[in-house]
Amino acid sequence: MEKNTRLILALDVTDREGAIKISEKVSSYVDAIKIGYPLVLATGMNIIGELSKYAPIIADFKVADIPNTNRLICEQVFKAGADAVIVQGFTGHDSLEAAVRLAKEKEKDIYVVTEMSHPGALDFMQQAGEGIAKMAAGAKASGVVAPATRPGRVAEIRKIIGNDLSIISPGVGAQGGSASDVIKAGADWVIVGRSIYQSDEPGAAARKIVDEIKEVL
Ligand code: OMP
Repeated sequence: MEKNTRLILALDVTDREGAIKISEKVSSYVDAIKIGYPLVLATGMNIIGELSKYAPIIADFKVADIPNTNRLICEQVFKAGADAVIVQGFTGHDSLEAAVRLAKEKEKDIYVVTEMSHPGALDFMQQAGEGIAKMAAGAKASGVVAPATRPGRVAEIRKIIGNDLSIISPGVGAQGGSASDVIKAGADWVIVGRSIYQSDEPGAAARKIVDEIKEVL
């Protein structure tokens, strides 16, 4: 993924026309479009290829299975035209390595969830976050997903992974996080959904976030 605007749109809408319309409007402001279960379950896997006209596609399926199943899932997602897949890290090194190996063969990217952005992530996930970050670096994943709702944790995770891996960071806007704060803490990209796709003017909403990021670079 090329680092231009540092903004990734999370396109969690459930209708095909709406998804296409929003993608057209924001395509010049985003480095990638992240789609996941809501849109794919509603419209089918072909939506990946359709939207890849507008930006590289990150498929957020938070893959969390045994190594062989992880490999089979990622294979299908790359075949559908995605450039990257988000996988969970808590399943451990062998599951992650299976996904990374396949991605490297196909010249694609794997992003590993460390600790999630919602309050419930403190119940179980946060304790594992640093270990998962270390494992992601060891497995040579392309990057990690870390919470914009906790910029301090993003800074900690940056220290663990160094500069070889990217950090993509959701939780800006609707979940309370700030784009400029998390970029300052060490994130490479922010992931933003509702603040853009629920706006009356998604293009203008995206541009505003891009401008906010530019100010702190
Ligand atoms: P908004 O809260 O609407 O901006 O959307 C955030 C997007 O990022 C959604 O697609 C979430 O599923 C996703 N996400 C998180 O919000 N928190 C995480 O910890 C991880 C993800 C993710 O993996 O993308």
